[in-house]
Amino acid sequence: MADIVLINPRFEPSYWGLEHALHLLGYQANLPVAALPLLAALSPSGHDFTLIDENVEDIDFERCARADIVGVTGMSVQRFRMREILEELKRRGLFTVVGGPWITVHESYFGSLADVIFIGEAEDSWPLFLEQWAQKQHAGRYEQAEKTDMTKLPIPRHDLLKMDRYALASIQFSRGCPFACEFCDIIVTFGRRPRLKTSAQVIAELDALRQTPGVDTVFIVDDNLIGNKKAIKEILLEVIAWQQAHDYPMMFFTEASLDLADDAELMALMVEANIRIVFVGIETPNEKSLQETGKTQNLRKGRGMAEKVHAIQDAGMEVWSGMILGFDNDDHDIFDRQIAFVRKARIVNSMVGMLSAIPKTPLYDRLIREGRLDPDDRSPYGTNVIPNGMDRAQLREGYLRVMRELYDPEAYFDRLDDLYLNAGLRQSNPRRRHLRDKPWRRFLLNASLLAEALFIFVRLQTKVKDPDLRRHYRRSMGRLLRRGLPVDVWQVYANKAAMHYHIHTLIGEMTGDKPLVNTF
Ligand code: B12
Ligand code: SF4
Repeated sequence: MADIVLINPRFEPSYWGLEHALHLLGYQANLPVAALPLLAALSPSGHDFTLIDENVEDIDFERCARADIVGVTGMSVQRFRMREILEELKRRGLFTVVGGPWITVHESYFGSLADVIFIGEAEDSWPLFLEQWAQKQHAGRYEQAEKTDMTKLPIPRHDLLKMDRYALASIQFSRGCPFACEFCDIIVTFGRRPRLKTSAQVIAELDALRQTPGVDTVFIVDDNLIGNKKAIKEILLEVIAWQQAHDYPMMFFTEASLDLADDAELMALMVEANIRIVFVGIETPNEKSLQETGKTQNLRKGRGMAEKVHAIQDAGMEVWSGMILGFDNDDHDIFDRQIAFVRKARIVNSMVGMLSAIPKTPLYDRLIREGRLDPDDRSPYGTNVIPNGMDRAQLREGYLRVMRELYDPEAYFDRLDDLYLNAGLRQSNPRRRHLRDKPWRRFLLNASLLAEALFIFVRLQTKVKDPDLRRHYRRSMGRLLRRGLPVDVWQVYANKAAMHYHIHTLIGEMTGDKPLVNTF
């Protein structure tokens, strides 16, 4: 039986990484990657596993040196650190295996630094490899012939991770997305037919997370939670029953497509299940660019995208958006149009990026054919796409301007107030309703929300050096207190201020010749 170490390398700072806010929130990382605890659970018993997440602990290379197999996972933004780690492992003569989103789309990237590579899902190929490795007959490349049967997945081994160091935990209900956006590698890897776990699996995982100290916020890491609307509704009904049976111990974040706004029943179920935030790939208000990229589900049908976002907010969920600049049909006016759209849609947190071409996607192939792909792995322009409607420097400057204007403190807190104070978004109504006749539980909940809000607020006031920013954070809390809103909203506002500090700092770092932080 093998002694196995699996490593998740340190992330480079990114929008979602929260790197600059973690010390304000009291955590070391946003959430653990889902692959490591899952791979440990998938292995036949008898193997010995150590999971190392470099985002919350140092890599003990002496420990790695004693292992039979050292596995490394990683996505695009981790590729440089993945290489450094593999070089160190190889320097020590270790046997290395690599899997995950980056190697899946760029198989040759690490060359001989990886003894074995895993392409795509590994639920079948990983146990097969372990068996063949034990017989000294393993191959150098594994790729499953069939997509994973989600109904067979075990409960991930979160017990092997230092869960108290993360802001969030993770759970996956489904994989795959029915749409076909040109730039998307998710459907290349996971396919367009949504595959779901059973309700019983989901509930068993929730039970396990509930037993994990400190876990109360969970990211549902599905590619698109609503890829199969009928099936997800059935699971959500079970999740609601579970929340009610345990007095709503969890709140959720997730990712879904904009057609969610067309299904009132689905939105109501998500809210009832305590899904607070949904990240939606809106990409652009430019309909020609949506056509170009095949994002037809976002095209105007009866009402526009801002109205659809409002419908989701009105149902009781906050919308975060992914926006992309630099489609072929984008002109110089795209920057102002993006800013105006985010403002109108009352989106507080918007991840803006420049169009990037991930290998193996239709976009990547098209750009090669058109001679518009920059082979530089660390382009000073932050993307490997050579745009059509403007030059690269203009795209770079426009991107920075959009980021600066969206995250200017006035603009950011205006959007926040617009959503919570003016439009009156209240995400916690189902939980409040449920706890109405449970005064003690309600007291405990309010006390913990208050403690969290105060903790973050005090940290913001003592650790943020810029007095102007501190003033903005105070004023925003002040406006809220004057309205006499419930403590749930205080907790939201404190977290929003910390998020603002992260993005504001990230933008501040992208000056002069410093590299741009993009999605790629
Ligand atoms: C949920 C999610 C997030 C969450 C959680 C991220 C996290 N830290 O875990 C959030 C929203 C925070 C996020 C953020 C980002 N994400 Co993200 N994310 C996803 C998503 C939708 C699901 C990931 C997931 O948990 N899947 C479930 C697990 C079980 O699947 P898996 O990791 O692929 O593992 C399987 C196999 O790959 C394999 N495997 C994986 N590792 C290994 C290792 C070994 C040794 C072996 C044998 C097998 C193996 O086995 C597993 C079981 O089959 C994916 C899309 C996707 N489906 O991959 C994008 C994705 C991974 N994200 C991506 C990106 C770019 C980012 C950001 C950089 C965006 C940004 N600019 O901020 C940030 C990074 C932030 C950070 N520091 O965490 C890209 C990566 C592109 C690429 N091909 O490398 C993806 C593919 C989406 C996309 N195309 O945009 N993300
Ligand atoms: S909706 Fe999202 S996950 Fe689905 S194909 Fe488009 S970008 Fe990919």
